[in-house]
Amino acid sequence: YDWKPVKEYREILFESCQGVGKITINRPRYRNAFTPLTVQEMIDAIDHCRYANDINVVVFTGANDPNEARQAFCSGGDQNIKGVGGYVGEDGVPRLNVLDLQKRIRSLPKPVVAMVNGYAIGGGHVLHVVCDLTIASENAIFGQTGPKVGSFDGGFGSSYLARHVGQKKAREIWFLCLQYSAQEALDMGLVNKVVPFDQLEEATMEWCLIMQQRSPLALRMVKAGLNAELDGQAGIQELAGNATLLYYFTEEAQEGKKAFLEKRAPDFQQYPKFP
Ligand code: 2NE
Repeated sequence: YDWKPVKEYREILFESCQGVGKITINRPRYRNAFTPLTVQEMIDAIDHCRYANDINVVVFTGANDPNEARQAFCSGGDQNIKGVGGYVGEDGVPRLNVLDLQKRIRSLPKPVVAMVNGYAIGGGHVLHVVCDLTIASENAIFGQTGPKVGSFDGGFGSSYLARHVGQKKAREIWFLCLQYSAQEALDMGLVNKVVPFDQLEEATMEWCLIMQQRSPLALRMVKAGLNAELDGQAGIQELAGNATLLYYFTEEAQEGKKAFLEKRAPDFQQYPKFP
C-alpha cells in the first residue's frame, strides 16, 4: 500500500491511503506503551480524520519492532512515567487523557478499526475494545493487567467489554488478568477476524475498502444508533445530533429559517407528512 504521511508527530505515525487514515503508535521499544504525548497526538490525528473529506475509515495499529519476534499493538500506559494522580506529561501534570481518546473514537462519525498486530494489553486492550471493529493477527495476545499493576478502567474498558464478551467473561478478564490468544479472543466475540501476521494489513484494507462502498451517512447513523443504546444521555445526544443534521437538509427546516429572515409566519403545512 502506498501510505502517504498526513502529518508529522513524535510518538505516532499518521498516514493515509485509499480513503483510510492509519494511526500507528510508534514506540516499539516499550511495546507501544502510550504517554500523555502519544495520546495527545492520537487525539490530534483522529480530530483531523473527523474533518478530512478524503478519510472515510480510521485504523489504529502499533509499529512493529524489526529486532523482535514478538510484536505489540499497544501495552497501555507507560509505567515509567506513571506518577501520583496519573501519567505525568512533559509539563509535569499527571493525567489520564486516554479516556478522551476513547470518547473521540466512539463519537467519530466514521468506522474505526483496530488492526491488532501483537500484544493488546492493559490500556492497549481497552483501545481495541472501544474501536468499532478488530482485526487481529494470529500472534496477537489480549488481556487486562490493571489489578496486577495498580490500575483499572471501569468505564468503556469494563462495561463495553462486557457487551462484547458477556459479564462473566469480562469479570474473568479483569479479575484474573490472564492473557488470551487471538483464537480465544475470536471465540469469545472479542475480535471480528483473525488472519496470519503477514496478511493483517491486506485483510484490514479489504474490509476498509468494502466499508467505503457503503453509504457514509448510513454507517454514521448505524454507529450512532449502536452507541446510543449503551451511552445513555450522551449517546442519545449523538444520535439526536445526527437526526438534526439530516433534518437541516429538509425544505421544512429551511422554511423555518427563511420565514424568520423574511419576517413572516412560517408555513410548515405545505410539506408532506410521512406515516
Ligand atoms: C506487553 C507485555 C506482555 C510484553 O511482554 P514481553 O515479555 O514481550 O516484553 P517485555 O520485556 O515485558 O517488554 C519489553 C520492554 O518494554 C517495556 C518493558 O519494561 C521492557 O523494557 P526493558 O526491560 O527492555 O527496559 N514495556 C512494556 N510494556 C510497558 C509499559 N506499559 N510501560 C512501560 N514500559 C513497558 C509486557 O511488557 C507487559 O505486561 N507490559 C505491561 C502492560 C501493563 O501492565 N500496562 C499498563 C496497564 S494499566 C493501563 O494501561 C491503563 C489502565 O489500566 C486504565 C486506564 C489507562 C491505562
